[in-house]
Amino acid sequence: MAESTIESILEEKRLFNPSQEFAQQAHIKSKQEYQQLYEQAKTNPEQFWADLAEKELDWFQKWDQTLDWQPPFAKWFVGGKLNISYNCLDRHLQTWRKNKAALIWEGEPGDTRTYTYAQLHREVCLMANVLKQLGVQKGDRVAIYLPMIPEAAIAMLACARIGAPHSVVFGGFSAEALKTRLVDAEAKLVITADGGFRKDKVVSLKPEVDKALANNGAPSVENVLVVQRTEEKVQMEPGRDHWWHDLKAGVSAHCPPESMDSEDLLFILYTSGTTGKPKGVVHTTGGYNLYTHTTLKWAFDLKETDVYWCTADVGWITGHSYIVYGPLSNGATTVMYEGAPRPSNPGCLWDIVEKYGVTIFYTAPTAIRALIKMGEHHPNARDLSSLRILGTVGEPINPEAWMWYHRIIGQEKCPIVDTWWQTETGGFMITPLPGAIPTKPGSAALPFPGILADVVDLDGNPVKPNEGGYLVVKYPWPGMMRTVYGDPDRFRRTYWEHIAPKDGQYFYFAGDGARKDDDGYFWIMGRVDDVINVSGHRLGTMEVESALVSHPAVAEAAVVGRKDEMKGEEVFAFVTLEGDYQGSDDLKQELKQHVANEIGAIARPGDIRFTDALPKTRSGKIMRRLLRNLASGEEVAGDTSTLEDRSVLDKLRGG
Ligand code: 6R9
Repeated sequence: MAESTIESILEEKRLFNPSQEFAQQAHIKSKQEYQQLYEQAKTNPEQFWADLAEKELDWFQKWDQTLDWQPPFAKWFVGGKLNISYNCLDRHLQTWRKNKAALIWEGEPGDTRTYTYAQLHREVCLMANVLKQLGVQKGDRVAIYLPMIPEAAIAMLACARIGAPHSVVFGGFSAEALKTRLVDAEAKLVITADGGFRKDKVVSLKPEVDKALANNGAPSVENVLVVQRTEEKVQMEPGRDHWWHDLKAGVSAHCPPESMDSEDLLFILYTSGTTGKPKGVVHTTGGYNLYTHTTLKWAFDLKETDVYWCTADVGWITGHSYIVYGPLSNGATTVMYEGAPRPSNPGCLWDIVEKYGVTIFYTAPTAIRALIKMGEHHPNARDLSSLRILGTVGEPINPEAWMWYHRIIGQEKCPIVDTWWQTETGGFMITPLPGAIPTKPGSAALPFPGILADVVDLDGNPVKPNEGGYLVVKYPWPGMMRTVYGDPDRFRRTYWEHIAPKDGQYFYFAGDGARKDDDGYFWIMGRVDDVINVSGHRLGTMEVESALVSHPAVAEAAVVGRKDEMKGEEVFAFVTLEGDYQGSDDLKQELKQHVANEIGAIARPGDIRFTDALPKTRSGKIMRRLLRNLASGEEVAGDTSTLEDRSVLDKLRGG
C-alpha cells in the first residue's frame, strides 16, 4: 500500500454524496444550509456564537461581551459564569437522561463498567471532594496520569468542578516527560493508577510517578492520588500517596460546582513544537465548552440515541474534546476502551461495535492502516450494521485507507468525516458535515461555520486553487487556545508571526501546509515545520534530539521524519558519536531504548544512522531537508549551495 503523494491525492476525483435518507434526518441537511450558516457566521461571528452559547449551554450568569479581541489574545463570553462539569452532568440530571448511560467502558481483559449520568455525577462529586480534602483549591493545577479507565474522565470532570485546571499526561509518556510537565505546570497533585492493561501487557504508572518525584524532581507536588487498577504491588509513600478507594469512602457525594469565569483556565495540555520544551497549550472554560459541544453535534450529527465511540487516548486533545467534554456536554453516550487491537485479539474493536451497537466510530488513519493489515475477515465476521457515521483524525488519510474504511467498515453507507484540527484549535476546524457536504477521499472538505480558514503565501495572500500554501485561520473562534502556559510571548511568536499581520488582519498558523481545489475543498499536506507525526502523535525533532544527546555516547544528533506505511511517519536519527565510541548494532538498540525511556515508546527511532558529521549551513543550521531526502532514500533535491562542507553529504550518501 504505497503512500500517496499529494499530487496523486489531488487527482482523486471520487465524490460521495450523503444519501437522501441520511441528509433528511441530519442536523444540517444540505449544502445550501451549510452555506447559509457559513455566510451568517462570517458576516457576524459574534452573533453566531452568542446565539449558540445561549441555546446550547447553561450559564450561571450571562456574559457582557461576546468577544474581546486584542490580537493575538482573545476572550470569549467575557463576564459569563458557568461550569463545564455542570454542563456535562448536572443539567442532564434534571431530565430523563439522569438514568441514560453516560459512559460505557470496556477494559482490555474484558471487564466492563457503565455509568449513568447520575452515577457519573456522583463519582465526580466524590473525587472533587477528595481533591479538596487533599488541599486542592480553585486555580491549583492537577496532573492526571492514568490509563484509559473511567477514573480518567472522572478526574478531569472533578478538577473542572472545583476549578482546578488539569493537565493530562499521556500514560505512554516516561517519568522524564512526566516530570517536565509537572514542573512546568507546577502541579500540586498527581492522579495516577498502579497501572493499566494494554496489548496484553501491564503498563505500570505509579513507579513512573515515583521516579518523576524522586530527589524532589517536581517540588510543587504535595500529594499523589492512586487508583487501583492492575492490583500490582506499588510503593505508597506515607503522607504523600493515597488510595482513591480509601479516601472516597470518607467524603460526601455532594459537591456544588464552582462558578467559573468563562475565561478561567480549564486545562493545560502539552504538545510538541519545533523548538525547546513542549508547549503548555491553554484552554479556558466557556469558549471551549461551546466549541467542542457544537462541533461534535454538527460534524457527527449527534443524536439522543447514538452510541458514540472515539478510540483516542484521553492523554491527547482528541480524548479531551471528543471522549469527555463534547459528548457529555451533549448528553450523549460515550464509549471508552482501555485496550487496542493486538495479535491475541485483532477483532476487539468490532466486538465492541457489535456488543454496544456503536453508531458513530471515530479513529485515526494509522489505526485504519493497521486494521487493514490484520485483514477484513475480522470486521466481516461481526455485525457492524449499527454504524451510521465514521470519523478520522490525526494525519492526512490516504485514499486507499479511506476507501477501505468506507467499504469494509461503513458498508458503503456511512459518511466519513475527516476532521482537521489541532491541540491548539480545541475542536474541529475543517470537516465535512455528514448530511450536507459530499466527501472526497483524502480531503477534510470545508471549514466549519465560523472558521475563516484559508491557504495563503508568506505575505498572507491567498494562493490560487490547487497551489500549495500555508493553512491559516483569519478570525478568532471560541475553542482556540488562549496562550502558551506561562509564556505569552511564545504564543505570539509561534502562532501569529510566521505570517506577519497586515492591515489589522492577523493570521493564525500552526504548522500545516495545504491546498484548496476548484470546489474549495481543503487537502492537508502535513506539517511544514520540524514536527514529526508518528501514528497521529506530534513529536518535535528537538525533543528527540535532546533525548539522544543526553546519552554519553552521542555528540550530536539530527532527527527527521521518514514515511512509514503504518505509522505515517517514523523517527529517523542521524547521530555523531563522542571520541571513543564506535557505532554498532548494540549501540543503536541502546540509543533507541534510551529515547523511549526519556520520552516514551512513541518516540523510539525506527532507525539510526551513525555519521562523522552532519550537513550544516554556514551559519551552523542542520539542513534537515537533505537529511529527510537521505532518510527516505531519495535523491537529495533542491539547493545545496548553502552547505558548509559538501563532502559531508557525499559521505552520507555513500553510507
Ligand atoms: C487533533 C489532533 C495536530 C496535527 C495537525 C496536522 C495533523 C490532524 C488531521 C491532520 C490531516 C486531518 N492532523 N488531523 N492532518 N488531516 N484530518 O490530531 O491534534 O495532536 O495537536 O495534531 O495533526 O498536521 O497540525 P494534534
